[in-house]
Amino acid sequence: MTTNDKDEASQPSKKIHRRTLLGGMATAAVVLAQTAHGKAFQAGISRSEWVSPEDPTKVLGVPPGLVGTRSPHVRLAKLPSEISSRTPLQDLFGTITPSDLHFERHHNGVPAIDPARYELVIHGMVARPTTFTLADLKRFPSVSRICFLECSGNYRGQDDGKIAPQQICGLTSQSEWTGVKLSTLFREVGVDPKSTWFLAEGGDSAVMTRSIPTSKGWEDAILAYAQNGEAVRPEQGYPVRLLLPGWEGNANVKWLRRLELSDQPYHTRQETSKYTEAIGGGKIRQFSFVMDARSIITYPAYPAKVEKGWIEIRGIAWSGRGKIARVEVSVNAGKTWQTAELQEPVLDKAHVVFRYLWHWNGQPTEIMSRAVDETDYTQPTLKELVAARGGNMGYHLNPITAWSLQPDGQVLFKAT
Ligand SMILES: Nc1nc2c(c(=O)[nH]1)N[C@H]1C(S)=C(S)[C@@H](COP(=O)(O)O)O[C@H]1N2
Ligand SMILES: [Mo]
Repeated sequence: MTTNDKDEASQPSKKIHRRTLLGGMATAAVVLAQTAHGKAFQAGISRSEWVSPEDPTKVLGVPPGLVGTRSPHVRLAKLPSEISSRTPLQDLFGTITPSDLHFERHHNGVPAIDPARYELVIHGMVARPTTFTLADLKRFPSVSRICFLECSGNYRGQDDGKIAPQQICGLTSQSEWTGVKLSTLFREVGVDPKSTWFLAEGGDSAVMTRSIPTSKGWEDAILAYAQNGEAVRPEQGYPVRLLLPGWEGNANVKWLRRLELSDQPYHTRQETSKYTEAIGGGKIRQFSFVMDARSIITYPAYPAKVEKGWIEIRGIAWSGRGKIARVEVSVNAGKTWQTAELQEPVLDKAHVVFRYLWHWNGQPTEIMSRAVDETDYTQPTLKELVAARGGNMGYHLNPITAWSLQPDGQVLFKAT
């Protein structure tokens, strides 16, 4: 088994680019030079040149900065290809993805949008077609929620085993999103009760469009203008993106500029030539919005090497259908399964951390996890997926991932 789809998941992996702190420092320095504190800062040690002294209690520390920095000892980077970049799941803790490590997928790059000129038009089957500015949107009652966002092309597997969680499923990330409920705006413009679909259009050069059932707009869609406590980042759709909790990334239109209410789908390029998948028997499923339950062990996982003895197996699990009911872990290649511990709070349509304490006797084995959600859906093996889809593998692949522990403790990817 190599890859699933040409568009998203099968880009050759490239070396992780290590972003240095230098680029950011140059911009910060310009601003800093204008303040007294800035002069002191400049005279002192630049954070890009941090060296750990032998005894930190004998050396004056660096003064407060305009923005925080990551320790130079912590190297975190997205794994880029031409069309996307992936979250380093194996290097993260907890459930919130630091905003600068949120995966990115753009069909035509990141547009530079001037918030002062930003407008969102809502028209079609509505009583009052309306144009909203960013300030208008922020005046409405706001809402925050934590949920994952996952690209439906989030899968990659290969036989040599040397791939990390980032490569296998780094096209999922989680944020706390803040914005206005779409239902609030639906009421504001007077959406016709006969409307069943709406078109969402992006203001990037791809002018990406998707048809979304109007019911999702009434249920829990959000027009998000903030992410993890700050304005949504340009890469995530600044100034406003459509957020459809639990639904495939592609439908979460970024740089949102237009919503058109209708009583039928539009059959756009993104839902005809792409983002459809075989479901067996020669049939293709066209609108498959919901992301199925999935889990992955992020430790121990490639490139980690472990020693025999106690190991806390850790990972994340999520489901677009609701809450994770339980995660089961096998330490004997799937022969028997035990229930892992879930870290509270277990949120709806959100990444959840699971843990399982295990004593490894040093013998080669395979460890794996499978997620079960509150609808009783159970994460399948790759073989089960291939059987169900007739070998025609497209989007929405969520197989159980196994890690094989070698005699020397090296952990390698293993397809199930
Ligand atoms: N306007 C616009 N919206 C878009 C895209 C795009 O290229 N243009 N890419 C889509 C795809 S395929 C995915 S998976 C998600 C990725 O969101 P992210 O880059 O914030 O992770 O945005 C979706 N929304
Ligand atoms: Mo995507």
